[in-house]
Amino acid sequence: MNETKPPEFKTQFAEDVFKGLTSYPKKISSKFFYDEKGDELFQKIMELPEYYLTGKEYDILVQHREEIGDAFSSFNGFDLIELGAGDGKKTKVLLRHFQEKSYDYKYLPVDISKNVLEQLSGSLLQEFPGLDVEPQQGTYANVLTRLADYRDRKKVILFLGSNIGNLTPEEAVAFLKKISSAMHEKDLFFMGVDQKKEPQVILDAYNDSAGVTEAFNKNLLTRMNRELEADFDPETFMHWPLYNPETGVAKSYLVSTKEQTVQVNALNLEVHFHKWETIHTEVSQKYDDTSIAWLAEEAGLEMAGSWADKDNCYKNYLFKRTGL
Ligand code: AVI
Repeated sequence: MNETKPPEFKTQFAEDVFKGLTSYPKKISSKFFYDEKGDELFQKIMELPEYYLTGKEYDILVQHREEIGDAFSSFNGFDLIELGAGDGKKTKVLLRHFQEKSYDYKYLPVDISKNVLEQLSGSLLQEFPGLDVEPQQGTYANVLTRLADYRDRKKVILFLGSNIGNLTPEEAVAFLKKISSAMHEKDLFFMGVDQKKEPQVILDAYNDSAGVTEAFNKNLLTRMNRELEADFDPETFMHWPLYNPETGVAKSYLVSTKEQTVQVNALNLEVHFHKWETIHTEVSQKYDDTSIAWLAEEAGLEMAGSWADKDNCYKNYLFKRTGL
């Protein structure tokens, strides 16, 4: 009998690419954008005039740091846990304020990348001598399980940058449920969320005139070429973002501009593309107060505060766990 064995994959990337390119419609998760080149391109995106998210959140933190600090602080101190700390530029606004106020706190940046954590810790120790930092390397899920045992004093969990938007609403509920189950009485969860707004402003944020977002999206193709011995020609794919103002979903695609066949040698895979066939690569969900309230309720969280810029373009929400 001719039995087909399921293929064995060396990495999560290999497995997801295989599944995504053999399904219809084709898709690859945006979590694979972030290799070294992708991290670099994302840093550039955050500086772009069209990509308002970073600047808006930064301004909110600067303007409302006093009130946010009051909400975070506690008589016996607190542990500040940041999921996906990155370069910490925005968090440093809060840390600076907490230092000025002589708050008693420990900062626990969480990231999957050891490299990111080392760079961040280095810059923190230079800028904030004496800061109590305890980097936590691992996936959010693993670290959250570990940190659920931190119950001696208040925990404040930070999730900035509208990273929640890169999950579908169903995935977001599942993720927030994990957060709420790691929280005890008095613990807080502080999250930055990009808001529904004029559709063109959102589209421009994902289609900048300098083409950095296009390069960021197409980096998936070069990553497959490098890591999976594929032969994608990025010139034959278009970057195509969409925004649906009804659902608040922004999506990005790579669109094949011609009929072609691509080899992914490491996966022993031949992938055929019709002219104008798509690979869905990213979801950047936008929310409003109503949809955030729904998300929170589903996840067992209760809103405890929110801060926005003057145009309600971006918001930072504070939650506690429901029913505690
Ligand atoms: C990281 N994340 C919140 C960004 C976003 O806005 O969805 C990633 C990004 N994709 C294209 N530009 C920026």
